[in-house]
Amino acid sequence: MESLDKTYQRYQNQVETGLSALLPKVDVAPGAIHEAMRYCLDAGGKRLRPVLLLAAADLYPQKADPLPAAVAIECLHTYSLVHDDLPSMDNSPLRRGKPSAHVQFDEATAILAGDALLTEAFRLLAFHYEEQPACCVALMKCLSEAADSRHLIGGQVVDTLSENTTISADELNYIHQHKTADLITSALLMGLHLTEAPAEAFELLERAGQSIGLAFQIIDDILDATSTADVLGKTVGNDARQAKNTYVSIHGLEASRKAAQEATMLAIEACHSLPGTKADFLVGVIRKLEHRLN
Ligand code: GRG
Repeated sequence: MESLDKTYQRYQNQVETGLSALLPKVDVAPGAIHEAMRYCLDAGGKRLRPVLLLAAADLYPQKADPLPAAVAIECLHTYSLVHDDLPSMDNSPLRRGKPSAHVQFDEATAILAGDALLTEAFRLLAFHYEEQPACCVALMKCLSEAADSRHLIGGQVVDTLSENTTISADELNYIHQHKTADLITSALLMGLHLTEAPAEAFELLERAGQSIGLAFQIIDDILDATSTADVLGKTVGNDARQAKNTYVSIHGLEASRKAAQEATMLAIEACHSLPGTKADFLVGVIRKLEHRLN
């Protein structure tokens, strides 16, 4: 049987191929924006969301090719990172170990590249699934809802407004749920929307996604608190780490580690309730995320 790492790599390779094939090439005019979009996407990253989408789409017989949807969610995720790094937000000079888009190009280009990636996500869904209108609408609803002002952007707004203030544990959960967990959940659900999955599978993966997202964000906060930022290629050169509320700043390191373990367990439990051994890969990824270093 294929190892977990091999399967992850196989999905990642599919994502890289899809990104390269489905995004406008740099020789498409205007080249400057396509170069910037590709720079942001080519900068690496775990490709977690598209890999989860492809894995969820492999759980049941497929109704349509999941690759364009996987590329779409990576475009949307990358847009959020590009805009988050801007001087008016986190002012991060590095992303994925390389200069952030506004450093590599300029601020206007970074804003436009983010806008273009967001638009591209929905263009991909509209044009690749038009012959399966029910799938197309379901994918659009799922992704747009996760990214809207009540979810991803809502989480970012509350996070931004709470800088330099002390917030409650509930407010922090709101931020984590909407900034991180909702998009991870939508990756799993978008995958299922491309299959013949029964309603119970949606309920289980919705639960799994929320727990994976919470665990993922708590671990991100632990990594930020316990590592030198430049080793991880993360935010350096600003005061964001001091000014931000994190799971560790509110609950402390030990309680954060315990909470990450608990959320990981809940995610695994939800996946184990899927029939047969269908969710073995997802369970493996969840376990691996708990021990990730970046
Ligand atoms: C600016 C619209 C807008 C939204 C910003 C996603 C987000 C909201 C901000 C990014 C900063 C951050 C720490 C978000 C929490 C989610 C998260 C941990 C993102 C990083 O995801 P990874 O680790 O990144 O999967 P890679 O580089 O591996 O893709």
